Amino acid sequence: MKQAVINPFALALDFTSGKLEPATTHITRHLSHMRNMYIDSAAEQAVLTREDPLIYEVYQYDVPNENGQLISCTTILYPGRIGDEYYMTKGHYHEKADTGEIYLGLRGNGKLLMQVGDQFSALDMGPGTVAYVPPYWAHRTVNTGDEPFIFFAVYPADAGHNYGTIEQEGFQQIILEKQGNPVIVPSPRWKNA
Ligand code: PAN
Ligand code: ZN
Repeated sequence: MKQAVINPFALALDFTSGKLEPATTHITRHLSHMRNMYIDSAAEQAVLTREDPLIYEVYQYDVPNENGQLISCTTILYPGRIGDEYYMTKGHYHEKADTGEIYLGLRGNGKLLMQVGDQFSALDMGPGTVAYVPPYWAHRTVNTGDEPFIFFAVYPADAGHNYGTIEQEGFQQIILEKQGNPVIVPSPRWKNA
């Protein structure tokens, strides 16, 4: 199949704010967009009766959805918790499962959770961390610090996002704050729990 030939371009990325300019897509994910993903439903409900906090934003520069093209994007994951659980992204598998992704930490600290089958991985990320998400692994990030956790990502433009599996099954492990520190604990919602 003949692919699009597009022109070379450069984007400007602000390491402090995470803004990518220009961006063709800007996603803002509030708590109400990720119902039932946090473990403490009562805490979630209590927060939602007061406010609908912004959990994270994504700035993305789109290119044709074709094999060979690469998407650039940044994620700005704000600090905070729902109950004891740190703010996190929804997490997803790629729809075209045999596509990987590279994350580069720019600011703040967090964890990159990954899973495939019964396997699970949690990598620490900070400024300068280059983390590889291999093909087939679901991935979610968690902000374990007290400032925005910002990272840049590059992934194949035809990868697509499968959110449904994580919405139903969650992740095997979750990250909770205990006495001021992040701890990784098995998720009571995981199907084998
Ligand atoms: C990232 C994520 C981004 C937001 O760019 O899409 O961090 O997380 P969710 O997509 O899980 O809401 C990426 O992995 N793209 O493929
Ligand atoms: Zn991805």
